[in-house]
Amino acid sequence: MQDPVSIAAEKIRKLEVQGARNVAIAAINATEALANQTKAKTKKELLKELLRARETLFASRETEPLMRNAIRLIINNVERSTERSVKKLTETVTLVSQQFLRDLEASKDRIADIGARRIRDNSVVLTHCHSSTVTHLLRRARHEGKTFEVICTETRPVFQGKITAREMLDLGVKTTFIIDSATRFFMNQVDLAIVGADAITSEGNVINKIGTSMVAFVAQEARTPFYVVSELLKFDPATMYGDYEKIEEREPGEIWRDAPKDLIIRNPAFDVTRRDFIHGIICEEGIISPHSIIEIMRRKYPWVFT
Ligand code: RUB
Repeated sequence: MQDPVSIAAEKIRKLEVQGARNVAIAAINATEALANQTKAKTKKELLKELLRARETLFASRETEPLMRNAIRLIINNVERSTERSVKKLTETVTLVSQQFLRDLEASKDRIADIGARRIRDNSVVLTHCHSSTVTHLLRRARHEGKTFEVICTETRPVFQGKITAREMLDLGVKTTFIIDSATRFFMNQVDLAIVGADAITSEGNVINKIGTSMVAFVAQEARTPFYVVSELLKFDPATMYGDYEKIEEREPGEIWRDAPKDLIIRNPAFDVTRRDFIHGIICEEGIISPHSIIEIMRRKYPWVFT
């Protein structure tokens, strides 16, 4: 029988679980489940299992600092605990995991509270890919009685835009589905472009689904405000110490299954949107300038730097 961590990692790798937030939630739940069914007899053995789980989960998708921050926090709490009993240490895993998930949920609601105010009545909103944080915000605006239209890009190669389009239709929102390369064609009709994030770097650049930087570029040309909605914990502390955020490169078969032999296919899953293109990051602390990310992280989540 496969352990919960391998099962979760496989689902994440295959995109059965998609989006940074859902990836982090699946990884946290799997780590908690692993700890609860451990046969470890000592703290050392438990930590060994947790570190192996961390390696498996981190390798499932490379560009997911929210998952990494969460798993690091859980393991750090076990490492630092003065408890020796494995039972007590697994309780620590549960406590930290559950608190993290509650905080994540609260951040999502706070982001929706703030971001929904930016959705004007009778406006047109363009989004790219599927971000559960973006759709939560739009759902909030809708429940507040606002009337708006959404344009969704299909998001090649695996069409996460279809998930967004279905969610919007279920909400009763007038929804238009376009191919990614039609973004410029429609941008002049758009009042607000809004996307999610997988990672935020120390310089305030944002990494999100491939094509996001083109949406930002086109939005700037059309003078359309471009916002990123993101929990602050998508910040990657490693970027502060010189590391580049790794951009996951996926199977060529996602793009062309029976491609001619010798054809080179490249399939990066994400790209980097420079901070100068971003009007603001809508996060749980408010709408912030990408430039202020380090200062806010130091104040709100100092533990990510340890
Ligand atoms: C999803 C994607 C989303 C972010 C944010 O890419 O780029 O915009 O992950 O999502 P993929 P959320 O489908 O490859 O995971 O707001 O749900 O965290």
